[in-house]
Amino acid sequence: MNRTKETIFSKIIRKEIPADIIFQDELVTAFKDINPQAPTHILIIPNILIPTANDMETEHELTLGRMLTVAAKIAKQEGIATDGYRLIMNCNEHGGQEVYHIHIHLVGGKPLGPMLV
Ligand code: IU
Repeated sequence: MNRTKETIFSKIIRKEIPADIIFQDELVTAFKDINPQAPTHILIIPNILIPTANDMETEHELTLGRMLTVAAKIAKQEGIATDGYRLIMNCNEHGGQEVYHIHIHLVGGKPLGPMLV
């Protein structure tokens, strides 16, 4: 599989296809997952293409840090911060990654139970 190619997420960032974007700045975009697995399920992605967690480099640290602080901000906005939530990044086949543009899943709004392995 060619993992250096743009995915549908690049089109969402450029607003070429519709998505429920809830935050965007110069580094990251956050939008509601199209197939939510919990009452709150939001994806936070970098505006540049980083295909997998294996491709994260030192030069991306500002962007990667922004993804996390934006996730925390959105969790508060969504009213799930106090009860708690989970941040997940899947990598490659064994990690269950389907879209090869890294994304943090912000999931919450109900008790999530123990971490799956
Ligand atoms: P994964 O970690 O790569 O498995 O997650 C991909 C997620 O992207 C998954 O939860 C999809 O529902 C979600 N998604 C989306 O929100 N909008 C899309 O157009 C596509 C996938 I394609």
